[in-house]
Amino acid sequence: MEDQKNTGEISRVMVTGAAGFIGSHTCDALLQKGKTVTGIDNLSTGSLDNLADALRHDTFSFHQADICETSLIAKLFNDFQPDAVIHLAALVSVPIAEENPDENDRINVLGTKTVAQAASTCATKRIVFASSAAVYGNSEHLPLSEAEPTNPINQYGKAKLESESLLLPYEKSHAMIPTCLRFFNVYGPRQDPDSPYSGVISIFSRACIQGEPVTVFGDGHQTRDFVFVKDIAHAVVASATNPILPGGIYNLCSGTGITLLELLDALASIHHDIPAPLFKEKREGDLRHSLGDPSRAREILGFTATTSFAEGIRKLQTPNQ
Ligand code: UD2
Repeated sequence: MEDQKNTGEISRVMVTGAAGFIGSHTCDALLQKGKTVTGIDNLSTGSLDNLADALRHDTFSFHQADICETSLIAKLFNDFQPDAVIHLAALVSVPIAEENPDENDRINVLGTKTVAQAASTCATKRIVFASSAAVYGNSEHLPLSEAEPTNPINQYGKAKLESESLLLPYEKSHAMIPTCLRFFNVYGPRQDPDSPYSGVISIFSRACIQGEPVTVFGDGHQTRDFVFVKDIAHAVVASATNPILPGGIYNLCSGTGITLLELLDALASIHHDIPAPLFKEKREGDLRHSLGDPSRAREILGFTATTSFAEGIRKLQTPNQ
């Protein structure tokens, strides 16, 4: 029975956080592969607009539900009987998690536990979890490989690490393969620039479209490892649906560090005459440099960040893709 659980085709996939930025692209990618998908989202930050394409498919269903509602989640799993679950629902803001540590624990740790337990009572073979580069903290050994010791410096990173630790034993205890994907700085269409959770690229891009100046916190020489959301979605889908891929921990990153000033140059090559940026004090707790090593994900998952930075920035100028 336990052996049977880890073989065979994965055709039914549940996605938590389905109406969010990464979740909605993940649903689209699953549907393009012919999977039957059910999405769950409490719509606190996600939007049904993001699921406009998905909702046109007969093989897609959506439930407005909160991952912390244990009995409802158990019922949804029981009704749908997913072969795989992709757990993306989370409190995604580092500063909000810092200000609300109890909420962070409830959503980002207990929510993971609820989803994993519900999955383990079904014949679910694989669970994919959205972890974060935040688990590494302020390491100076760049680029960061998965072998780098974890040392989260904020509540958000601590909760992501705790979720990884509670998921990894499921492979032995329930024959359900857990894959923890440590996302670096994900960007792309549908990342809401109005949200305080939003990434610098969507904020800067929108300001340039509107002809407004951007605000750079610090000197602009800080670097980030930006990775395009559709590349991320493909890796998430492969991790959930390829029955022979081993689980474990993987960085999802490009392996290239880009400074904010380089980001501004890329935007200036598309939007002419953008106003000069405003410079403000660096943000409290800001990392100076963040850079991941994608080798493990490339070798084992076949992941490549195929969208170049210039191409990704260009694609962002066309909304709602
Ligand atoms: C990213 C993730 C976060 C967590 C963290 C782990 C995003 C949105 N956030 O935080 O969830 O995984 O990595 O390390 O991907 N900045 C400006 N002006 C602005 C907005 C931002 O200068 O208007 C700067 C900001 O101070 C920082 C850089 O841009 O130096 C990137 O900021 P971010 O909020 O996009 O992402 P980050 O790396 O802080």
